[in-house]
Amino acid sequence: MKTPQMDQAVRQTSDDVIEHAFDQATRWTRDYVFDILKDLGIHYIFGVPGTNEIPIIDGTSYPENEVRYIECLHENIAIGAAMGSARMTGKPGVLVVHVTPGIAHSIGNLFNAYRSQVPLVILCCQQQNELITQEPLLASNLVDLARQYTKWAHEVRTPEEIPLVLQRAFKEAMAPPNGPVFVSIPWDFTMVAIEDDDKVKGVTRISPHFTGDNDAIRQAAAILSAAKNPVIVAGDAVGYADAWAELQELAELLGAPVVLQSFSSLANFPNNDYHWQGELPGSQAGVQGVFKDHDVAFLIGFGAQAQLAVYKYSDGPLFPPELTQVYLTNNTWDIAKNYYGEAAIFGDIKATLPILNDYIKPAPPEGAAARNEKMRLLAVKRAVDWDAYLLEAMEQEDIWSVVIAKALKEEIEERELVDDFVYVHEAVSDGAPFQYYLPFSTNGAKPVSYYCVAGGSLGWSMPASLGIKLENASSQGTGTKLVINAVGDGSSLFYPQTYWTAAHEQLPILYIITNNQEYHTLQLGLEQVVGAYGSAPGYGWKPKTMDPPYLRLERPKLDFVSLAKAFGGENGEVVETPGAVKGAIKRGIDHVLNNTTSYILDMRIAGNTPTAPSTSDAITAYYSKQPVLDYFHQDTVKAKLLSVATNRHIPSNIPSIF
Ligand SMILES: Cc1ncc(C[n+]2csc(CCOP(=O)(O)OP(=O)(O)O)c2C)c(N)n1
Ligand SMILES: [Mg+2]
Repeated sequence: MKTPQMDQAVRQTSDDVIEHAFDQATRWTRDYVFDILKDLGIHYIFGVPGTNEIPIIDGTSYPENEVRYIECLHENIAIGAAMGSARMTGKPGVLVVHVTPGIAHSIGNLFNAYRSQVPLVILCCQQQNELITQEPLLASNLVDLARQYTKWAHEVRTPEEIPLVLQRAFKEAMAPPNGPVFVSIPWDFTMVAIEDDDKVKGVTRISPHFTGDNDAIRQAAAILSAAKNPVIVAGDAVGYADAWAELQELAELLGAPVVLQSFSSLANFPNNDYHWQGELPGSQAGVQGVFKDHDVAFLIGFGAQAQLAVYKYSDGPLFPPELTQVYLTNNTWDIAKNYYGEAAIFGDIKATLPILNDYIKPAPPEGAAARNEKMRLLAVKRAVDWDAYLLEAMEQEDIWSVVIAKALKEEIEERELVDDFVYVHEAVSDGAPFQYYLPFSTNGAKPVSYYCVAGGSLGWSMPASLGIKLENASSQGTGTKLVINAVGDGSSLFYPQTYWTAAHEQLPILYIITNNQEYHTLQLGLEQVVGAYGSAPGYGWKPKTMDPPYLRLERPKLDFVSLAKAFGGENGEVVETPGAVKGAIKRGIDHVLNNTTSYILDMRIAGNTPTAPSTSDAITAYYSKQPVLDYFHQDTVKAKLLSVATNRHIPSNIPSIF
């Protein structure tokens, strides 16, 4: 290939000369990227610049490309932000990252994206092709680095290959199941002049709306109709398919409680439906307790089937062998991933569920009406218990997260923002109150109203809040007028540089730091590890201390409002008592609705760090007193937990440890 650049024998340096030197070319290979973004209606590229990326980023300086470069101060922020944008649009989030450290820095959120099936196209500008073998600065085998967390990872071999590779990359990121794709492009390949009419024709869209095989649906329907006591586990593919109504119909037909996968990425079932029981517990005994009395489980869109840290084969499988398993989802890997499935439907959830429901309607399982009535009453009892718990919380010196959750609920509802808010969750030891009180309900919310990830690599939420707020609306029909990010103090410290991009892009986001001055999840984890292994044969380890200083974040104490200020997050306040929460949240929401800047609430949760949880009494009161979400399985879960507890005092409501 002979390019106009090659004809330039003498390099000239003055700006004026540079301006005219390349007059003969108006398109370069990098413009294939912009052809594709135009075709798909994608308006952002996220990244941290390096020299190699400038030719691509330069394309965002052309207004006609309608793409804005969102500058982030760490690659894991860029990828997290691209994930937030992708969650809203349903289209791939696009990144340009810099050689080895660029992709290496983004591995945490790339892993989260892979586990949560978020469509992404990550472009990484490799060193010059002719030099790579000689091991230049920053270069290494980028494809190997990214491969295990992507659907496809490839390094372009010649500039001519770029349109082919890009078409395939975007096609594949959007094909069911969605996921990240990685493309390394030696940067010299991005600057090759091409003809004006040399464009990417388009990106192939493979429709995700395919129904499952009719025989498989009939077989599943027969098993569900004959069930004595069925349970439904709803995973992320339900939320992505926007299939609340279809699954609600099935739950009612079966009289089945609906438990969500633990670490759900979306609100996979509406929390105002009495079948809703919150997320699966994060312990082996807890999961076993949920399934204990059920004969049939309908496992739908359920990818994250083992979200645990502590597990012993001797304590038995997560799903009891007696349980008949029926699967439906849009990818074969998640069907019967770990255990035998009696029936397996490979199909799109939204397209297939109505057919399944129609088969069950003439022959619903025995006792469905009675179970529905029981769940309706249990939901009322749960509401009474949570409200009583909230009253108790209001009398504490410290802030319990339930107070924050209730205040947010009231504000969202009073301001009629149920169809116009997104809650971004990383308050990792405080999930239940937010999942219960916030209106992830059929009154206007959608599965995408809740954002989390299934991977558990901390630092996902603040970055995602950027990409979510950059979009005005979601593909499921909701808006992003109010974006709230609740994040643990420890988690917020992974990427505080996020505030800079929020300020730079004028994104008004309400950040709530659940500041307990510690890694509370890990204190609970220590208790669980000792409880599980302390006296188990083969495990002799006992910790030197149950109160290790390395799980605390109090020396020195952190000043989160000042930290945000340093990065351009001008506004915020410290909140120290339960009585002050409501007013602070009102001010925060007023601020983000009427300004272009963020608001940071440093919520002093359990400000007096509780003593380490070596005994049940020392576990933060708000767990031991906090009602569970799953009232349907409360007793079986408790019984199972007590049967394995060494001190008979493990509370049933502690969050997943990770
Ligand atoms: C990248 C990464 N590093 C470390 C961890 C381990 N980890 C899991 S939870 C947690 C503590 C989170 O603390 P904080 O955000 O303060 O929430 P809290 O548990 O106190 O509510 C840590 C460090 C992780 N999951 N991901
Ligand atoms: Mg903390």
